[in-house]
Amino acid sequence: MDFKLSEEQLLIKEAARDFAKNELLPGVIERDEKQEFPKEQVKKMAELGFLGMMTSPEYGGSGMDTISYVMVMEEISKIDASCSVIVSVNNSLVCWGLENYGTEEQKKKYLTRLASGEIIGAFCLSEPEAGSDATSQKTTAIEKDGHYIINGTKNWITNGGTADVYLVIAQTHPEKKHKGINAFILEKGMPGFEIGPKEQKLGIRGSDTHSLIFNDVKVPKENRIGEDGFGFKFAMKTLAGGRIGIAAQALGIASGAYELAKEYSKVRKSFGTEICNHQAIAFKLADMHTQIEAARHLVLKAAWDKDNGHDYDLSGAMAKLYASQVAMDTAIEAVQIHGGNGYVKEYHVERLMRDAKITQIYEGTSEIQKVVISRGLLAE
Ligand code: COS
Repeated sequence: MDFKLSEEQLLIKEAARDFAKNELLPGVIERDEKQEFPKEQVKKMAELGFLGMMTSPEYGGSGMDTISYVMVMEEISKIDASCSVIVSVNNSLVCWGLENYGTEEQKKKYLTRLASGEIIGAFCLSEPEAGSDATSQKTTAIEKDGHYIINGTKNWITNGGTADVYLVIAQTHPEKKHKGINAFILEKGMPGFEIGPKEQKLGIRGSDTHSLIFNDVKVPKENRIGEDGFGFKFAMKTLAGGRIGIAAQALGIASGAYELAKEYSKVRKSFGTEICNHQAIAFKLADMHTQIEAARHLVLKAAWDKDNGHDYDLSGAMAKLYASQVAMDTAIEAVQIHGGNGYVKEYHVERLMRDAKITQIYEGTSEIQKVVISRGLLAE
């Protein structure tokens, strides 16, 4: 067993840490307050190669491994989880899905621009009545004269307003249930494709989340991903990797909150001494650090599984389930350690607490992760 990171992995981690500190920290409170999309910051992340990290350089990506990706996700999430969700969706759901299942033409036309960060993408599975119950897709894609006609609504779509390319899951043959579902590549501006209003959110407020409405959107047949009926498998396979990214995001939120709490406890005084000298606070730090380390090992193990061609459905789900709980618990304790200051914006921990919550919900709720884990265990 070798826990040592390569020189390249350490360098990329350091680059992400410097970037987050220098480019994301200034303005993060204001972006959260105004629900402002981090346009300039996304441009810089594209220049650093963070938007197509695992995509082959042949298609405009950085050709890095999943370990490097999760470390970048952790470092960015320590400071700005709104930025890291953009990185996560573009990398794990959009670029990975296209690189692994797209045709050569689809890769040339879309992937190269997405992986270089020239444009960003969105992944559209959730619907008003199909969140956890993802096989119940109501959006339809009916084949007609060499095209598909798409009708329906998608909900809570990350990058919903800012993306140029959308991977949309829709039902073509309802009688075949999930085996009749397809995935399609849609472009912003296609006639009948409407972007709904921006959601007003509790956390990750810098990322733009929208509903999408499709009214007879005509999509060329060559924009279908994979064989007819491959759409649900496509969504499941893509989400399995996406969950590793969100686990890394949760890990970053937890470690960001922990680092802030530790530093604060070394300067804040009560009863004549720094509060870290009180066991009530020191023990909280000990618990936080231990849980974060455990979460980090689960995240790295899932990333390692993916890099080494092992199955990662279970390890990714376990990493997400545990890391998201640690993110929530750690952020709440970080606010507690900050006392009254924890409840005001300038100390950052209240934002991290709000941002943490979504990691237990998107890309499969904690309850869904338990479904995936328990089914996997019982099938062994
Ligand atoms: N990789 C490949 N195929 C998978 C898979 C995976 N990780 N997980 C499930 N599948 C396949 C199954 O093998 C089955 O196909 P076959 O009938 O050909 O064997 C098919 O998908 C349906 O699976 P299942 O019968 O288990 O469907 P269920 O409706 O019972 O549950 C869960 C599937 C709950 C796991 C799925 O709906 C899910 O992950 N839901 C959450 C979706 C989600 O994350 N939403 C968030 C929105 S994206 S931000």
